[in-house]
Amino acid sequence: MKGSRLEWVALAAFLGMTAVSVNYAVAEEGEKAADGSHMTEAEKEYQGGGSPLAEEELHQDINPNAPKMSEAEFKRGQQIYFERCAGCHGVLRKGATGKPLTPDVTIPRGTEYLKVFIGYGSPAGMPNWGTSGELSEKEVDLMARYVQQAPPMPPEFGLKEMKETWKVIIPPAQRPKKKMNNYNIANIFSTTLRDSGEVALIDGDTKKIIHIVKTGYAVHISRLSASGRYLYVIGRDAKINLIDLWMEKPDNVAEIKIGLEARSVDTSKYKGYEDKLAVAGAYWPPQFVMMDGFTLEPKKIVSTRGMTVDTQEFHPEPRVAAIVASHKRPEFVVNVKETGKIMLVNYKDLDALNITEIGAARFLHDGGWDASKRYFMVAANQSNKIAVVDSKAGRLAALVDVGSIPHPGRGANFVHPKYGPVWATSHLGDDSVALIGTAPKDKKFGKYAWKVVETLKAQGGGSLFIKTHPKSRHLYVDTPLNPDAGLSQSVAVFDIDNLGKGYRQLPIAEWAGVGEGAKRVVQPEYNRAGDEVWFSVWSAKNQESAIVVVDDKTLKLKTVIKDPRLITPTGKFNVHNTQHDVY
Ligand code: DHE
Repeated sequence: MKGSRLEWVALAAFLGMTAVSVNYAVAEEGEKAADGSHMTEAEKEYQGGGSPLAEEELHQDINPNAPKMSEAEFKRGQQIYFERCAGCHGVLRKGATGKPLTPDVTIPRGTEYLKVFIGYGSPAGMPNWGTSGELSEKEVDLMARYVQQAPPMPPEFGLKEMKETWKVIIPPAQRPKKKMNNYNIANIFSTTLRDSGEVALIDGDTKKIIHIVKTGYAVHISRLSASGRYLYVIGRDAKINLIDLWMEKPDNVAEIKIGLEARSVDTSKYKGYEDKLAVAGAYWPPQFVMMDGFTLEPKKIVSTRGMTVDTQEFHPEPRVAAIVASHKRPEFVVNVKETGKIMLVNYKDLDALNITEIGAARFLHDGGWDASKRYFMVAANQSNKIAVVDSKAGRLAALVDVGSIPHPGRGANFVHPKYGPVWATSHLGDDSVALIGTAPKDKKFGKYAWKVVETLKAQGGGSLFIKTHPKSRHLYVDTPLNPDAGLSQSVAVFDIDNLGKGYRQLPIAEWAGVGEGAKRVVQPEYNRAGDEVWFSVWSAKNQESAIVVVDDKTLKLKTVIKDPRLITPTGKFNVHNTQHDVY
């Protein structure tokens, strides 16, 4: 495996907790790990991105025991904190993967001690902000004093604030009554243009950009309504855009902000409720909201503050990670990161809300359905576990130990030649791919359910996404966060019928033929037919990026999509596959 264990620990800090970061544009070429105990430039950029909270007016309490700071110094400290530190140490500085930094801890340590810690970092993953040149000596001193002040409190965001941002651009009655364009909607790819606050709707048949739609800041994911007509896009600034794919030129028909920072959105998929409701989860404030699916009118807000699953201590800011819509019940599956709880939110009656709270494991992050769409498999990333939720029975089916920091995206479902139906995850912290049996009721394969039946060795740690398709016999594993450019710029592909043979490496970034840049190859996504795989080649904002399309049968380059408007492409969401949870 390339990259030291400590680099991965540092990176883990990012993924477990640094989700508050926003602006971690891809680092330029020439990145180096300072030494074994510190992060590479890319990881630091990744971890140390800015949060939208940096721009907010926050309420400050004066702590008479803290060292003096002018108002201007405090403001600068707040900005640096939310840009660099909040992801690991928490908005309220109560600690997460990073240590707590509340005044009861920091004041007894004193300014000089804190300056050394901030300046030189620690082997446990604290970056060396001073010696790396990231912060000046003055800024290190300022931060050492800042963390001894009472943490400023970001504002809450309730119904009134949501309604103030809510806009119905085209009311449902004025929208098309039928599809007004000739696009094969089911094969459109909604492509995140991360640093331009837009999505590119790309025609999967012609590979041409249909439209670039303005969305929220540092847009994160796209999800489809049950009918496949409506596309929901969420930005890290918690802005949701509702796009109508039936319009002559698909565009925004409604928008809303549901908080100050967010990552997840989905829509009701249970029979009888198709397209009717949308749900979005916020990082700040820690809450989720259910909305009218056609207009985004906010209906019901639920706080996620509460006790942690294991030590049963109060957590003031447990963020909402992945949300999926159940196919078996009128429910949303809401994963709460820091408390490690999974909430099955029954949306039948929003006035008498019925929530089943399932204790799983801390640091729930991302996940997807098994092939039967009954079991939801979610990574508790810092706990090195996959939690399995039985969405039909409404309970936890298992907690499965896997490798270091599982990060499946949605994961990959396929039928293993020996073990039957399995779901797979790759890992950020090591080079393994865990295959977990998913057919508890099967006569032959039931005994493998919720067990790691095989562990594959992929090309390295730093993996974020793994993908296959029911029509394909290939399994793709990316490694965009591996410090070795040879690995971050390529992808590993396994032959499912011959897993023992090991993987083959595809030089995706080289095929893209773009110029200088980080060229991280990220997130394989199939087309509707399941015979092409699309990869983003992700470079910095001011550099050329591209999308590379590979023929899944031959594993040869099919085409490269290049366009000056394709700025920092990352996630790609094929309409059909996202609508039907095909992965
Ligand atoms: Fe993501 C999914 C959070 C960084 C690309 N990301 C998710 C989900 C969460 C999440 C909670 C699951 C949503 C769901 O299913 O409802 N992501 C976070 C973070 O907190 C984190 C670590 C840091 C941050 O500041 O946001 C983070 N994510 C990234 C990136 O840097 C990525 C690689 C590039 C980008 O666009 O920002 C990235 N995340 C993605 C993608 C998905 C995702 C492409 C959806 C995968 C899918 O196939 O559905």
